[in-house]
Amino acid sequence: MKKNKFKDSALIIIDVQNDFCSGGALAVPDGEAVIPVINAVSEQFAFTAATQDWHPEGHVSFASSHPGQSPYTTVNIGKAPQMLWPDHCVAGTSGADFHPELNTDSCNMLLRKGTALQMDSYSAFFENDRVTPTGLAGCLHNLNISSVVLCGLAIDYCVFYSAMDAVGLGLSVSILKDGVRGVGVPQGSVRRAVDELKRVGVSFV
Ligand code: VGL
Ligand code: ZN
Repeated sequence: MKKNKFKDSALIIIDVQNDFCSGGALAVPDGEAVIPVINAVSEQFAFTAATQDWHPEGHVSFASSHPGQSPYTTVNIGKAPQMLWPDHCVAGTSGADFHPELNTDSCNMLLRKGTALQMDSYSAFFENDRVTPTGLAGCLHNLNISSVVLCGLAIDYCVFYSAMDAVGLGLSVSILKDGVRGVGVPQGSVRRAVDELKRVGVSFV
């Protein structure tokens, strides 16, 4: 194996934020375990982007915005199902900050998503309407980068949708298997996400 096997690829670090780590509002079990794995590889890439889930107060994905609804249940918004979450990653709060142990010094790009009040954005590439771009695809295209490695939180939500969109964009897509963790709600969500990603050609490295 060549020493610098990632030198033509971009690393996309998804949502390694306080609210998704232990003690956070939407803590992913063992979420902070991804940090040393990511820090160990992030300088080997041609380009590194890190995303932040970055919601306004009263965001449509918060159960608290839907009277009578509880977190971790699903409602229909128009025709689209929306999973409701505890309030998390509110713009400008410490929960929305990158985890302090994540090395972001080597990141070329920091990208905030989920900023629209009425629309969620799991993917780093498109908002949940599947058409509104975040700008990341254009950026990679400009840089002539056609291979991405994804890592971060959570494999069953934001990493999953980012990887599916990356495949749809024609990129070559890998996921750092020790660099992801899952929410695990509803039960089996991690298994289903991994199976689907493998089915569409994502490799786990
Ligand atoms: C995420 C749920 C809600 C994620 C973001 O980063 O996977 N999950 N918002
Ligand atoms: Zn969110």
